[in-house]
Amino acid sequence: MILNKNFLENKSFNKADYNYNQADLTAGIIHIGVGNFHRSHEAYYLDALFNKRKDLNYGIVGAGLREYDSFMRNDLLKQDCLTTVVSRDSETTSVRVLQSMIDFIEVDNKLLVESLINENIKIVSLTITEGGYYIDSYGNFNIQNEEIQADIKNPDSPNTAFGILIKALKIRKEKGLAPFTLLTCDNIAHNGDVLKNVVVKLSAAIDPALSEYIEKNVAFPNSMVDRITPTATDADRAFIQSEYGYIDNRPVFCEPFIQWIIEDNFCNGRPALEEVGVMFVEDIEAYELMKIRMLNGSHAAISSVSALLNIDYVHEALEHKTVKTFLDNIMNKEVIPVLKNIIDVDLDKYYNTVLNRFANPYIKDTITRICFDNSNKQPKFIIDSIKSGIKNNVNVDGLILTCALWCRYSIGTDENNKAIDINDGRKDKLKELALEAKTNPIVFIQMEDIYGNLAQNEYFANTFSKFLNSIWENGVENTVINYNKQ
Ligand code: CS2
Repeated sequence: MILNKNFLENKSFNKADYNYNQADLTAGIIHIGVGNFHRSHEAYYLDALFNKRKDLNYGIVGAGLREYDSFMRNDLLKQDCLTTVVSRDSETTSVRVLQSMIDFIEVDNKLLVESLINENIKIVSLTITEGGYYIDSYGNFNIQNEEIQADIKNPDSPNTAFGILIKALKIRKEKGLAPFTLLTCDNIAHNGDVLKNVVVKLSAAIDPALSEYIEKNVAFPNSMVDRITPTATDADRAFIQSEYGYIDNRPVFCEPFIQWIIEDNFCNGRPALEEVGVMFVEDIEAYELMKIRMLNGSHAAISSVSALLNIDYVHEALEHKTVKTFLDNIMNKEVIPVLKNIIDVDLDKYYNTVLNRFANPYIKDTITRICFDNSNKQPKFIIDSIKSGIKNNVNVDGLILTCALWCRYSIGTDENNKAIDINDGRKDKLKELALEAKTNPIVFIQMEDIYGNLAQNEYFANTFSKFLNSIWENGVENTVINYNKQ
C-alpha cells in the first residue's frame, strides 16, 4: 500500500498524535524547490503548528521550475503530498507523517504565476540552493547572466524564479492585492538581503516603478535554517515498508536537531511559528554567520579531504584522526577567533554541538552529499572565512589547504586512481583547471567568480601553491598531517 490520506488506519500510528488533516487546511504558502530539506524543516514546523490547530490557512503548496521538481511532484501527488519524516540518533527514532503540504503546482511557469496571484498566498518561501541566486564572489548580482537577460527581454514570459515572482508581484499590484513575503531558506549569509537585491535589481531593469514598489512593500526576512537532512536511500524506503507496512517513495531521514531563526519582517501576515520553537529576532547576523561558517564551513572543510581519503560518511570522517584534527585546527584557530570579534555567542559550545551532530551514525550523511555543488558552496562556506581571517590578521592556512584539497579533488580520481563521482555544474572546467594547476597552481584560484581577487593576495596565492605542490609531492594525508603539526 502506498502512503495516502488514510494512513492513520495504519496500526503503527497513534491517532491521538494527529489533531488535523489536510482537509482542514487552505493554501497560504507556496514553496519553490521542494527537496528533502524543505520537508524536514519548514513543512515539519508547519505540521507541528497545524497540529495545535493554529493558522490552518497557511497550508503549503509545492512548486518548482526544473525537471527534478516534476519527478518530486509526480511522486508526492501519488501519495497525497504526504511525507514521512524519520529522525534518528543513538537514543531515538521518531516518525511523523506530515500533512502540511496540500498540493503541488504543475511544473509550468505560467501556472506558477497564476497560483502566485491568489490573494490567499501570503508567503512564498524558497530553497533553490546556494547557487540559485546569480551572485558572484563579491556578493554582487550577476545581471549579465544569460537567463537573467532573457527575463529582462521577455518579462511577460519569465523563466527564472525571480522573473516569475516579479511578474506575479506586478499583477498583484495591478489588482490591488497585497504582496507576499519572500522568505528564502537557503544557506547564504544575509539570505533575505541577497534575495531582495536580486529581485529589486532585476525588476529595476524591467520596470523601475515596479522595482520601487517592491523595494518599499515586499518583505524579505533574513533567516538561519538548520537540520542535517541526508538523501534517503533504498534501505530507508525499505525500512518504512517493513516497519510501518506502507510505501513512501519520498521519505525524509534526518537528525532530531532542528532550528529556524527568522528576522521578524513579514509584509502580509505570518503563522505563529514561535509556538513550535521557531525564533523570531530583530537581527539575524550573528546566528547566520555562526551557522554558515561553522556548521556548513565544517562540512565544506572535511568534504574534499574525506573524498580523497575514501571516507564514505561524515561520522566516519570525524573518527579519522587526521581529518578530525584538521577540522579542529581550522575551527579553533581560524574560524572561531574571527567570529569571536563579531558575535557574542558561546562558539566553543556551538562547535561541540556541531561535532556531536556530525558524529550521529544513524543518519548516514554521505561525503558525496556534502561535496555536491562545491563550486557554489566554497565561496559561502570557506572563502568568506578566508577573507575575514586575512582582514583580521588571523592565519588561515588550514582554510587555504581546503582550497588546495578541493583543487586536487576536482581531478576526479583519488590517489589510487579510483574515480570520484563529482556532482558539480562546473565539473569539466574545474577538472581542466585542476590539471593545469599541477604545474601552475595559480590558475585554479584565478577563477574570479569563486575566489574574487584573492589570487592577487600574496599570502593566499603562496600558501595555496605550497599546499597544492605538497599534495602532489607528498600525498593528501601527509600534507594534512604536516599542516596539523604547525
Ligand atoms: C551541508 C548542508 O550542503 C551542505 O554542504 O552543509 O546541507 C547542511 O547539512 C545543512 O545546512 C544543515 O542545516
